[in-house]
Amino acid sequence: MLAYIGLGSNLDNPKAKLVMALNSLSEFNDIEVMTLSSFYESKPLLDIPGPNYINAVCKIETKLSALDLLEICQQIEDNQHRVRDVKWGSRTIDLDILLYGEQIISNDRLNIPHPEMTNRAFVLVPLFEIEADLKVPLLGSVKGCPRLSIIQPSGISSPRCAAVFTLP
Ligand code: A4P
Ligand code: MG
Repeated sequence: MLAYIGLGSNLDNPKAKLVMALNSLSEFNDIEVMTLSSFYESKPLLDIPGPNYINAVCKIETKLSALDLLEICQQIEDNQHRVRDVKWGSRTIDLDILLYGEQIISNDRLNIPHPEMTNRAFVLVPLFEIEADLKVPLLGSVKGCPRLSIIQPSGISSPRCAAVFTLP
């Protein structure tokens, strides 16, 4: 199954936290990291006080079920000493499963597609970078999202994984 994972961090050297989480993901036999977006910097959502975030999206191939993949993501978060306190508060690392194939999953542990993904520049821009023609079940095409067109053409044309682009 192809899946997309959004990674975000705004504490304690966020770039290193993302790299660490990506390395952890690729260490699992049942997960192959296929593509990684550039890193993007943006302010916290809703202007919640805190340092800027670094975000990225990766595309993986996996035999794991969506729930097993969630457990691995949460294990990686826990290993990186993530403390869950304030909803939407600062975090050392957050791994969200954005898409799991074309499946629609809605239960008390998982919502896929991630319901907010098409409203968030820090998800849309890296997704668009690695999969410009992606269609999101229920939510339409990434390319067609109004939130994405607001951001373009402010410059995401030459993605390099080492680069950090700033988003509005
Ligand atoms: N859960 C349900 N669906 C999913 C899914 N598709 N992927 C459940 C992962 N988890 C999913 O998550 C709470 C519960 O969501 C989990 O137990 C899981 O069963 P959490 O990560 O522990 O808690 P949270 O941080 O309160 O929620 P969430 O949804 O990760 O927060 P958000 O909405 O992602 O917001 N600003 C910028 N610029 N960049 C960011 O990355 N991130 C957030 C976090 C806020 N502001 C940000 C950013
Ligand atoms: Mg999360």
